[in-house]
Amino acid sequence: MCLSTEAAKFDAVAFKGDFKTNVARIAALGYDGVEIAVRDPKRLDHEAVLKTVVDNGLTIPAIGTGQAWGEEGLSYTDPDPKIREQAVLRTIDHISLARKADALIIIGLLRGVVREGVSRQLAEQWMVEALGHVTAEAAKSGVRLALEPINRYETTLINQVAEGLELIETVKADNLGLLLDTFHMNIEEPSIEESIGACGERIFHFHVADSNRWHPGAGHLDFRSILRSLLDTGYTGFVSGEHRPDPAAEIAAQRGIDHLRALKL
Ligand code: LER
Ligand code: MN
Repeated sequence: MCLSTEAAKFDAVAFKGDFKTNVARIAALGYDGVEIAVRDPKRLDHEAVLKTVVDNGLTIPAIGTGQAWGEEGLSYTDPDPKIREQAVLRTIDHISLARKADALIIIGLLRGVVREGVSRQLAEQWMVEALGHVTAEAAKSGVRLALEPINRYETTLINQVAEGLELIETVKADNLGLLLDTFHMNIEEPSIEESIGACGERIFHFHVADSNRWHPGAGHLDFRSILRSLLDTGYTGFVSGEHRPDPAAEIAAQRGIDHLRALKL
C-alpha cells in the first residue's frame, strides 16, 4: 500500500497523516509492505521510518519521488538548469534510504513535462542525461530505479509502455526498469496484457488501481487477466495499491486487498 511520509497534494495516495498509525493500520489489513512517498529524504529520520516498518512486520519495496515535482516543481526537464540539477540531486539523496530499506526508487513525475519554449528533442535529451546520471550513482549502491509511464493528462513525456521501453534502451543501465501502473495503462495501452508481456523482465515494480483510480474491484479492470499476464513474465515483486481513499483510506485498502487475494492466482 502506498503511503506518504508527510502531507501531500497527490490524491491517489490513500494514507496520509501520522506515519506510525498508518503503518500499523496497513499491517493489520494484511499487506506485506508499504511503498513510501518521500518529498525530501534529508527531512526524514531514516532509522525511525525503517524501525516503524520493521516493527510492524512490513518491508518497503519502493520509494516514490513525485512530491518533489508536485510540491516543489523540480524536474529533469525544466528550462532552468539549476532546477534540473536539483531534481537530479534530490534523486541521488534517495539512494541511501533506498539502500538501507532494500527499496527501489520510482521516477514518475520527477521527469517533468515538455515545457513551453523547449523542443521535445531537447526535453528528451535532458531526461536521458538525468537518468544516465542517477542510474550511475544508484548502481554504486546496488539500487534500482523504475521509470513509470504516466498517462497523457499528467505528463507529455513517456505515456505509453512502448515509449518507456525505448527510453530504457537509450539510457542503457541495467538498474533501470519500468514501473507499470494499471490506471495509466487503462488510458494509454491498446491491450494492458500485451503491454505487460512486451516488458518481460524489465518490470521492476507494479501499481494497481482500478479504471477509475479507486481500489481494485471498484471499476471495470479485469485484474485476474492482468495479474496473470504479470506473473507470466516471471515477476516476483510487489503489487502496490496506489488508489484514491474512497470511500475512506482503510475501507478502500481492505476492499482492494480482498479483491486481489480472492482471485487466487
Ligand atoms: C505515481 O505513481 C503515479 O501514478 C502518478 O499518477 C503520479 O501523479
Ligand atoms: Mn503509479
